[in-house]
Amino acid sequence: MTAFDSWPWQCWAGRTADTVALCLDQQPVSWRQLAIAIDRQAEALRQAGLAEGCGLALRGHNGPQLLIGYLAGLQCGARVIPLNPRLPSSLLSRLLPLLGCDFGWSEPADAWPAAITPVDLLPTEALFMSAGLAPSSAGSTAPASPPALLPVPINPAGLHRASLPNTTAPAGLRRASLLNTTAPAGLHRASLPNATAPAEAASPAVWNPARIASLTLTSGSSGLPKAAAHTPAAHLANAVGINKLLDFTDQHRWLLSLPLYHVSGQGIVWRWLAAGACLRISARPLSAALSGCTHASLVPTQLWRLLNENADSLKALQDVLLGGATIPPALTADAQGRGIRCWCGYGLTEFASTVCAQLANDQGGVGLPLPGRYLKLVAGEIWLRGAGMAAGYWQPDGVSPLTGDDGWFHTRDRGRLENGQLRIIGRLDNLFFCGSEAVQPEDIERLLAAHPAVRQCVIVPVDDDEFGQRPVAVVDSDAPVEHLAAWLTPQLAAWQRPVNWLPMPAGLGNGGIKIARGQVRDWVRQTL
Ligand code: 4YB
Repeated sequence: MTAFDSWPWQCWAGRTADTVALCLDQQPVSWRQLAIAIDRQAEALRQAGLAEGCGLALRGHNGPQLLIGYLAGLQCGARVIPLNPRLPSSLLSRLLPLLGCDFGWSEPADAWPAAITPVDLLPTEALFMSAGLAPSSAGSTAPASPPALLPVPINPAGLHRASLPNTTAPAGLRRASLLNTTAPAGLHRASLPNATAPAEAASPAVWNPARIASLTLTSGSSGLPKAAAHTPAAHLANAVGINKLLDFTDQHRWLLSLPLYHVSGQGIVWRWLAAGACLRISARPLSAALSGCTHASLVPTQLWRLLNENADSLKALQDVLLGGATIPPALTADAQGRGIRCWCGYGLTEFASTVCAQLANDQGGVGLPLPGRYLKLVAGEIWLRGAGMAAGYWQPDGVSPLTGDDGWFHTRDRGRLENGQLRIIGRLDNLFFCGSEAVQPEDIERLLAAHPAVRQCVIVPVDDDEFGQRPVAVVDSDAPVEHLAAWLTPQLAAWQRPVNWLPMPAGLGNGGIKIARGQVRDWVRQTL
């Protein structure tokens, strides 16, 4: 793998300055241009007070601004905390105080709690279009002649945010200065001027692959999400594992097809950085955004829709990395039949995304751990350790380890090793009992998802006087539920048979990375 002795974008700007790093809707951006843009953004953030060891929340949708904000935050030595813009504010207000957030950017603009200083990110045009930053025409895969944009003068002082509430130091800075006694090893809280001095720009941070660089929220089914703290070393270990397996190189282009606030989106960014490849970022619908891309990461429902609704858009696509949920073998067979290599991955936030992956086959397995990761099954539960593991969960008073003394992370996923490959059975947390029989909802979902008209399905338990709990099916499909019930029932044991079938209402289940199983269960309980 490429060893970096400086920020990866600076290394690529040194080695291959004029090759295309980013392929945006309007223009290609070379590594040189990107490194300059990140420098500018980092300088503006430093002017606003962001210093090494501070937390920077970035709450927005994928776009060049968010990506550059993420990279500039890293370059400031901050902990970058990408947040889902759809997180309800009631949850955010409980969560943010626990994450050590000092600064926040939100798009669309939204209020932050008083302890967090709002910051602006520079508009993309301002970042790329100033003296010496004409769009590059280098790189054969770049779109021809990007539209001309007017140069916008850059004024770093102006960035420093009109938004500072008053002339005193931002609240985040005051707070940061109080916290430095409890900072975990390797994290230097900003040591700051006194509480009333105006913000002073911190000095640039040096590349340190062992410093905590990002906090990523887990998608836990209940309670507050946890924040997995990753170092660049962990992100890069993940990237190298997948880049080798998929042979992803500087000749390829990966679409940023999943959100940066999820580990799968950050996984794409670090693979791009590790390979010095091209990253496509587009505001267009997925099918149009894919145009010209050789690689994409998709959740199974996204691939289902593309194959069934927009198959033409897949022409350049060579490799798709799938993950996040059960991957139906019929889906990958369909895609492989059209010449797209499908890779079935098993990944987790705690491991900076993919841990196991293999080329899809008809058995629905996810392969074996990538080099440097280790797996064992303990009473049917998957335990993991090795490369890519988070430094811990972020807590207000330090980073708490993911593992016990034995060093293994207990995933709460059930798995089985069959024919030399891991198969994911389902989450222990989803298991319920019908009479004395255990029902793993994912077993039923796997069978139902094999029906060609099923886009997505969720099985949830409902209370039952006689049996304790029984399964209910919620299905996103154009086929009538009666037809699906008649097709599925003979394939199931008596206790697995859904007692009710409901069409999935718009907006429920779809849209995110994961099925919001808890929401579906609540909706079913209200509906029945
Ligand atoms: C699975 C599962 C599977 C995870 N079968 N359950 O880069 C990638 O690896 C990628 C590419 C495309 C789409 C997603 C990804 C991911 O990163 C997914 C990572 C992820 O989902 N992390 S998570 O923390 O949000 O959820 C982890 C849980 O997801 C696991 O503990 C499993 O329960 C489940 N999961 N891959 C069945 N192939």
